[in-house]
Amino acid sequence: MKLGLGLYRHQLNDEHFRFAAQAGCTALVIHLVDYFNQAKANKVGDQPTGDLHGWGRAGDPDQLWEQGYLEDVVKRAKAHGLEIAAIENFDPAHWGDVLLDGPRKAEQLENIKTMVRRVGAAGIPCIGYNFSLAGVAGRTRGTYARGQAEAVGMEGPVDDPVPTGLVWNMQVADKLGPGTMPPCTHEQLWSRLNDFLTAVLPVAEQSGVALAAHPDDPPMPTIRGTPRLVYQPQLYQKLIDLSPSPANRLEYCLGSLAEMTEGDIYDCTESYARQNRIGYVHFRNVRGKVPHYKETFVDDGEIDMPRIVQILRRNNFQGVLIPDHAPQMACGAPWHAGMAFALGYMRALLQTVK
Ligand SMILES: [Mn+2]
Repeated sequence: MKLGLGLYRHQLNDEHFRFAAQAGCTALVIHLVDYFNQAKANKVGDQPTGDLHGWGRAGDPDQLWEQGYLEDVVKRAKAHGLEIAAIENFDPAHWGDVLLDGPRKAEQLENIKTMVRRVGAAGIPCIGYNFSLAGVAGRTRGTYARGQAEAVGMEGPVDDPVPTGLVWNMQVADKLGPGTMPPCTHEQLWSRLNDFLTAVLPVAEQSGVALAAHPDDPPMPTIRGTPRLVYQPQLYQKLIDLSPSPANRLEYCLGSLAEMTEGDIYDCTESYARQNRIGYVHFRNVRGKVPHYKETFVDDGEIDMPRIVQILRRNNFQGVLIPDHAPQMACGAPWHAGMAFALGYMRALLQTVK
């Protein structure tokens, strides 16, 4: 197993690469979507939360991930002894109509395939994705974690409708509203996911790139009136069963899975690790279940993290663990301190758990 760190787009520089290397990381998971672009309610410096208007403005639909850019990031990280283990998330500007079954869907699927080929050619073995209409929405922020550390949680369901122009919690049009996102059933959403996987998995497999699905965050059956896909642990099995391709994998988020109202996190980890379907792991801890949960320091939640490492090791998991989110610590560099604390704990587990 390898220790990794997730970096946002604005952090893809030597300073952050050195920070990761200093904490003992050998891998990075990088975000190319800029969640903070023109965002009013979304501060750079921590994970994005936003308000009912979402995070920031999505990217340019016609500006795909460039081969040269990908290769440059790989090379710059390598200079610090870091491999790029995955890119996390597609830009809603690139696949909004794949999610919505909209008019540019066919064109966007072709663009996604082009980007997957480029990612493979750059030697990056995985893309994490979150097939979601509302995206990561409906969460709150407060001094929830130990020692009044600022963290993210949920304080009840959020069902305010999604205005048109907002997809995957980012703005894809110049203006939001006045209409709302067209209705969609759970069955329709599964069928859209199936279309996506059917189109892209063969290219991914050929390119040496796995597609790793994040469960819903937060894992509610609906958020903002839109259906969710993987909001109970057994729904991951439904996703796996859509395709036997070895490129059909999971972005295994312990936090989101533990927030679900059903299932047992240890049985679930055993099952998906045994099937060798875990792409990489969001190693995050939590207290409570939806719709009332709080993110915690990695050592302070309800998940027995050493036991998880034991299960992964027993099943010969060779991939990367990253902290995902961490509470903000009280100092001049709250994000860095939170991540350094999580990484130190994780490194100790990797060195000691047999
Ligand atoms: Mn996660």
